[in-house]
Amino acid sequence: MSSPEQWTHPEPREGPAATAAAPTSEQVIAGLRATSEGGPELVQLLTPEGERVENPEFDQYVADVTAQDLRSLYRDMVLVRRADREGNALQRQGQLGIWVPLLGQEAAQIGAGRAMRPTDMAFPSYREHGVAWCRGIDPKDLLGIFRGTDHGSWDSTEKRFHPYTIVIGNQVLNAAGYAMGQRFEGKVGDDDGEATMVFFGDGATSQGDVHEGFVWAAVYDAPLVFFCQNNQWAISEPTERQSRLPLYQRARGYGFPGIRVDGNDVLATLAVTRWALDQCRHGNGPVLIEAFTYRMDAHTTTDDPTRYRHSDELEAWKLKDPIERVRVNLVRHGDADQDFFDSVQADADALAADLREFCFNMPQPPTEQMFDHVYAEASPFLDAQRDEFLAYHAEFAGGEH
Ligand SMILES: Cc1ncc(C[n+]2csc(CCOP(=O)(O)OP(=O)(O)O)c2C)c(N)n1
Ligand SMILES: [Mg+2]
Repeated sequence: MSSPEQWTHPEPREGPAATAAAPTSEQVIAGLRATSEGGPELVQLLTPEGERVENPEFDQYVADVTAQDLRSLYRDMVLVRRADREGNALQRQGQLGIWVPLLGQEAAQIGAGRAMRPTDMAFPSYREHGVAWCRGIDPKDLLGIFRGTDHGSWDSTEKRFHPYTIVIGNQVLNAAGYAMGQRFEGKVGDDDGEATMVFFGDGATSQGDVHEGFVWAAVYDAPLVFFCQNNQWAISEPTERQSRLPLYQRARGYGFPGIRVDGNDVLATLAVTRWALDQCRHGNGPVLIEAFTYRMDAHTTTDDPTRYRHSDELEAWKLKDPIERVRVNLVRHGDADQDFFDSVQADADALAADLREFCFNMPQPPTEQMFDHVYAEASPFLDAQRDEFLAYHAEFAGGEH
């Protein structure tokens, strides 16, 4: 999908932009344009104004989506946003050590998460609270991770959702290996085939692990959907510091298709991800999806984005809010009334109250739990480390400290 004529080249500058004290007004405008426009190849089915636009290629992948389904996608997004805001507030109140906000990325995550089947496998990074929701992970189970008392102790085989990975890009290798296994075990080839999805960010695309994952998945035709949420920032580094061409076009160099979707459009993300998973199930994978979206909040609660980005950028993206466009569409077509919106609001309030209550009384997991999910089978080395650790703890009064 890319040719050399489409490649971008840096404009000649007086000095390296990365070290310039302040950007020129031209650089600010260029930066705003680069981050707020997805380009002509962006797949979009719902405009920011909530209008449904036809797409001859991808309409078929959401032809079965009823008004009831769209209401359900809306509800998912409102609830995960509310859980996310509660997590942020709990960190501010000292209940959690850190929180990683997903604000603005609800459509990308719900669209992708709802495209998956129960038999598919997912490998998340650390911001995937919306995908976790779709895999049936209780948001309460995320809180211990961010208090630092738990590593994420859901059963990843049962939920088909791997633990969160903080090491940037590392889960791409895990996912490539898993998807190769699906291929070797003959689990692909028809409509009932299995597939794997791996979630990572724009910054992660600069990691060696991601490159290696691309290569392995490509040469083994692994059924793997690489789902890159380009939220425009890797902490304080803009995407222009990661790549000289749109990220989805990198796929061509590895020999598999890449596509850019409006990550703030839940319907388009659902359609494109269903298509990509379909390719994988039938043995035609891998596929790279670049979900073009925006991180509306800080990188984490330890970050202050006002130090490195202009507020105009945030204002421009607020007009593309992923939830608002679905709400407008539902109202415009008479597919949802006030009672529906009130009930979603009530569900969100109840979810937030439940999270708060749980967090205030969150049990401290047993000390040895951190050793439980390291290997599938017992390991003498790990057993020795656990015993040493427990003996050390037992030296303190009461065995706890
Ligand atoms: C291997 C490694 N290097 C550096 C870090 C520190 N770090 C944490 S998040 C992050 C930026 C990641 O940006 P991106 O991939 O765009 O994901 P986003 O946070 O935007 O979702 C970095 C460099 C890390 N966790 N792991
Ligand atoms: Mg990012």
